Amino acid sequence: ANNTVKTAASSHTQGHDPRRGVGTAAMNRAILDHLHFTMARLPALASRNDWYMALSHAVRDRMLDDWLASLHHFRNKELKVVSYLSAEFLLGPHLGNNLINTGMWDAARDAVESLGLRLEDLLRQEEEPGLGNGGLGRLAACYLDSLATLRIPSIGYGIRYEFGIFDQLIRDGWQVETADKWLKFGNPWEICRSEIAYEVKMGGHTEYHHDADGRLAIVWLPVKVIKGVAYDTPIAGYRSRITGLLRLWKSEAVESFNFQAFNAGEYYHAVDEKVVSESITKVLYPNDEPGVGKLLRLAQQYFFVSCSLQDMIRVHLLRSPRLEEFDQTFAVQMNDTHPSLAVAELMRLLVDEHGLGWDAAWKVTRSTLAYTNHTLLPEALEKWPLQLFANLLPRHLEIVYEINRRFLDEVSRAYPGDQARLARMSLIEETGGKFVRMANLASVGSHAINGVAHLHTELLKETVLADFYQMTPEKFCNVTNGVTPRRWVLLSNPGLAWLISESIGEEWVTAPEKLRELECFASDPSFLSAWRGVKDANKRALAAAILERTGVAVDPESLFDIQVKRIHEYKRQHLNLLHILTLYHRIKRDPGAQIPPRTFIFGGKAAPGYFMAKLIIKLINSVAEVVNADPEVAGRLKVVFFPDFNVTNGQLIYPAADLSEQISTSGKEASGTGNMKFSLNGALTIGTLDGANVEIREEVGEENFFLFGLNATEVQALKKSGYHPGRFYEEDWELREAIDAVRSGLFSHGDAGLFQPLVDHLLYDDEYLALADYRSYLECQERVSTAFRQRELWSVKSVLNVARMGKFSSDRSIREYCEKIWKVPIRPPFPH
Ligand code: KOT
Repeated sequence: ANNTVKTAASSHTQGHDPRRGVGTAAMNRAILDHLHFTMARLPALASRNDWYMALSHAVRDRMLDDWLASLHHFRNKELKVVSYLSAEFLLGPHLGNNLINTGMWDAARDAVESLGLRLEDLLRQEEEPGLGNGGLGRLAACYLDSLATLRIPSIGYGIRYEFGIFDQLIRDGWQVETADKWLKFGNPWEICRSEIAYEVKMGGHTEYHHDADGRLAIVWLPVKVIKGVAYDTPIAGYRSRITGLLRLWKSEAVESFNFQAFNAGEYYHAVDEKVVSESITKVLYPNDEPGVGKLLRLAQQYFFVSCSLQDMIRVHLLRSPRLEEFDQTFAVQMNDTHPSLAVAELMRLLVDEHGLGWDAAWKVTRSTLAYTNHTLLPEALEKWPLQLFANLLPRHLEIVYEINRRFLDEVSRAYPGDQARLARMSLIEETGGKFVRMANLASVGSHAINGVAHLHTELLKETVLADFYQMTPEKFCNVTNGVTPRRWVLLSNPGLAWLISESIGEEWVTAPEKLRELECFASDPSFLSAWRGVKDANKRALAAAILERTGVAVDPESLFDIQVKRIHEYKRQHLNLLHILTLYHRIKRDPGAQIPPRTFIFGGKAAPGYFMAKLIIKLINSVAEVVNADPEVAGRLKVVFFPDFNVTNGQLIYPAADLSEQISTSGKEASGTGNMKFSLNGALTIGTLDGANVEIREEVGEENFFLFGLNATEVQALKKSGYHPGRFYEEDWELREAIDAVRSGLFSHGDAGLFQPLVDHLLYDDEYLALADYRSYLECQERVSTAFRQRELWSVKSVLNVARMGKFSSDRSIREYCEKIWKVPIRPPFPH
């Protein structure tokens, strides 16, 4: 057993291929060694988790040579390092992805089988790191994959939440949240770097002193100091021999601070202190939009931004003593405004701690930082009550004021006498309570500001950031989101990946424009039938999971119509429901109606405090209960709520879809990325002209996309002219029938009051225009039904979707960030 240790060590010194030892026999040996030395278990007594841990450690060992070589880049003065600052990284399980990206899948599978186990069982054992809410966090994870694949030196910086996004249970149709104990059985992928740790100050006040030379020195005297410790996770690029770094910070008590000299009484006080310090990184806030005034949330943001910037400065100083050149070492991307304290913190570190003058510090701060906006929803724009900000970050408030003073001077020089503009652009909101506006801080402190889809960027320039666009249009650009084809096709949909590679070769994995070569197979009947075979197998796998988790049997031959994403009114899961209710009524009224059988599948979490979203989940489950039990629609309609939608479940769900529901009110969804995952896996989309749907439709062709609804301009116009949802209700009897059924108590065992808040909301407010788009949506769904009856034609459209989705690889997005924003050279692909 000793051999493995020796072999692993010698492989490096002997200058062999550092990933040798990945054959089946070597893997078998390595797994047994880790079972023995790491897990301290005999094979006969090992649990599935023991085997999972042993395999994962064996895989991790084999990633270390590339990793250590990659980390070396941070010392190389010639290479700029991309630093992606994000409060969320929704990674999903590591094991399968690492096996795919490193090319060790077959060896691992065979080794595991030689031990009498099955790889799929071990893969299922992993608790996914759900360190994000949804799209924004998952995007960060896709970008890490692409950065490593494209061999760009990079670090993702974030928070090591002890509890990630809650697990969702469904009880009596309602969402129930339970704690996500993802670290319960240990995390084999992270390495704790106790020696990489920084102190972070909080609270207190500032004092001004003159030092011996008469220079003004600013001292921040905090009431609290917390330590941040680095936990590193390797991110394997796809066959790139580069392994990227995800560095997450865990908060701890500073031993020296309160543990120095304690007697029995103070011991407990010191432990309290430890509890408070450790609470900073305890739990992810489960909201897709900020809750106002949560001190702990601000503390989380500051904590991870400060640790990350201190770490970057340390790395920079290893290269050069000149902090004026910090922007040549790092390009720092802020994932929305959650890390936007970086603007003030970098200024503080440079000016207060490293003695740079204000102007020099400001120049380097701005040229280092860039800001990505992910939402236009006004309620999601972060702002912090001034008093709360002052209490936690007294020095930063002074810095924000100074940035603001200088900035507003510039504004008034550019727009003399325009007081209203000055008030809008100020970093401080003063109308009705005072707030620090984080989007304004991020915009002023960045050299680049981008939206995440063409339409979103245009609307940003016209609405929430219009003043900033008018003053500095050169800062604005668009980078349309993308998703990684490694996790979202190769790993999730091996059947499809294999069929594609058989037909056009494997290059599409890193060069997805090659998928276009599939177009000529769209007229080959045997290819189309193989294509359908893959989809059918994926649908059968999903049907089995649905039966296991919900007890509902669904027909894999039916049209799988799927909407999975966070539950939010702007995403309009309730519009989908209105369609279901209408079909239900139509079939009951006319049992001979020609409607191809459909299975409607929903999934998604609601923010625990978002009442209406939770009521929508309850309504989906209530409709499901009635429809699924009604013999008159048996074999024709099924409705399912798939509990606990997360990355793991997504990998099962996206590949099984026939129809992808992307039905947000136009102008509200910044981009969407689920839309891309579905289409890349051969689903057709029914959608509005919103977010990246617009570009998906452009790429796949309008004849291969089911478009409905008002566009963003029409939405604005209708709202402006006065929108009366009640009129749509009165004028459309089928809509009335659907809403009345909900109102009647039909889905709530006669309790007519249960869904009243939802019905009232629709009839008297309907902020997201579900009723206005209802008829158009229904007509479009009829086109879907007609198309699905012609299976051959449907398959052609499905192939063409995949063939034309190359644009939406996150590799393309990352290349655009490199060119337009980071000024990082794109390196040629790794020679295979
Ligand atoms: C959450 C809180 C504040 C600001 C923004 C958000 C946010 C936005 N969270 N997720 N998003 C989504 O980000 C995705 C990636 O860009 C987009 O595809 C999606 O449309 C956003 O809703």
